[in-house]
Amino acid sequence: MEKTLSLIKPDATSKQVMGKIIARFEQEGLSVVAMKMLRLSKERAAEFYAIHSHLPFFGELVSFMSSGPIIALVLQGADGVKRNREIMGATDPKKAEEGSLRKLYGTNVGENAVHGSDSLENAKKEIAFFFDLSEIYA
Ligand code: IDP
Ligand code: MG
Repeated sequence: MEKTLSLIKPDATSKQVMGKIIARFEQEGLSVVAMKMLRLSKERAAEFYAIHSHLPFFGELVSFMSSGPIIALVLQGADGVKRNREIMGATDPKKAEEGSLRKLYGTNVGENAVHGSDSLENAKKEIAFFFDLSEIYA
């Protein structure tokens, strides 16, 4: 069993598809073991995406991620990190696999509905960024 961090991004919360996204995780065998709705400040969004700070779209990414509420989730399941990335699909919704969350609910390459940790190591760091141990029910 692995835990991973998922974020439902501001485009998806404003499209009113958060329930569909959470239902999909559950259908796919990923359990929600922690969840909160919050709005990131620009500073917190920049800290979360610090590894991308050298990239040309960083400013746009920080503005977008702080533009409205998000939902942070800890998902748990067999091979959870990889499984979540498969369910999400490719970064660009236009190139994402049919039926993937980004294909179904993403807007464009920047506003792409969901975030998911890309490794077990990053999952641990990203979960700690949003949650105290006492908030995780696993
Ligand atoms: P990932 O979310 O699939 O892991 P990354 O390459 O790690 O993709 O990029 C992080 C986030 O930065 C993406 O999910 C997306 O919101 C944003 N992003 C990536 N590429 C672009 C781009 O070319 N233009 C604008 N935003 C982008
Ligand atoms: Mg990434």
